[in-house]
Amino acid sequence: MRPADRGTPTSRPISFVRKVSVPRSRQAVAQFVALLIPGVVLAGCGGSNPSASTQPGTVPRRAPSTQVVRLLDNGFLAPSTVRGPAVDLEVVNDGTEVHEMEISQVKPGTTTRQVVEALHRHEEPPFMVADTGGVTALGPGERLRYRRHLPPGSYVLYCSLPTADGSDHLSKGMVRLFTVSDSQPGPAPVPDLTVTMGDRAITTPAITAGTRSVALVNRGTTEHEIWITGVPSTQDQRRLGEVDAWFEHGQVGPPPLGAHFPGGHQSISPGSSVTLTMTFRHGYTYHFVDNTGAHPVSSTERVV
Ligand SMILES: [Cu+2]
Repeated sequence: MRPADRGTPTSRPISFVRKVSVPRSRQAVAQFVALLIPGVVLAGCGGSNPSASTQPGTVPRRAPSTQVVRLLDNGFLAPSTVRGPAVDLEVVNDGTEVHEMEISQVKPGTTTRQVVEALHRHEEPPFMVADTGGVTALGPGERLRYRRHLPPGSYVLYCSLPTADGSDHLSKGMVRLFTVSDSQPGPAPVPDLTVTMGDRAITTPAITAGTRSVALVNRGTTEHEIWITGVPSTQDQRRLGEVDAWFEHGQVGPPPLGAHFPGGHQSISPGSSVTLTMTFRHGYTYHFVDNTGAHPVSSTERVV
């Protein structure tokens, strides 16, 4: 998606990721130790797994339970606390629009108002600890599962895609804080497919229709991301730029070309990977695009 016109970097959602040099001292994580919450308190919908509750002071040793995050057009329904640092997330778009779910680690005590104001000012907020990346465009009715390593601490979820009236999804309430408490890491997920990102190219494997676990591996020297757009193969794929323009103007009307958005991931560090479980449709052509460099880099796969 927001890839399309090659060589013409498009405007993007407001993001700490791109507006802020993300470094941050990971040492700040130590400050959060005092805040660790041994039990798990779930709020909102989903993820209400009774087995997730533990006695104070105990350390769960089984694989992490899956936490469900629901994207609505005016907010997130998500647990207020999850066990980490390996966090299994199932992200479901229950809204009528395409959304994304960025995740940033923030200092304890940060408020959603501070987050929104800082994003709108396009300035480096003093409360930022680290950008940990999140899910790129996920279409209505789509769901995506993945595991992320999130050090214990306070985090914020947000979506800042533009709206037709010149505002953004942040202003509609798509910002939510949550806490990661400590635990034991679970086994690493085993991918079905591997997408390799370099600094100047993306390599994609042959893909067949169905739900697949896809490892996004960064073999480059800088941070990379993947936006994924599926377009019916019967459409002229050179018109993908129309989808990009549709996003820029706030998603007015149905997506051009009958495009759908199975999800992707932001901010994957050099040498690391994220495995996403997503669904590819029969008869669609998928565009994998990385917008992190001076020019978009892409790879296309036709799914049969
Ligand atoms: Cu949104």
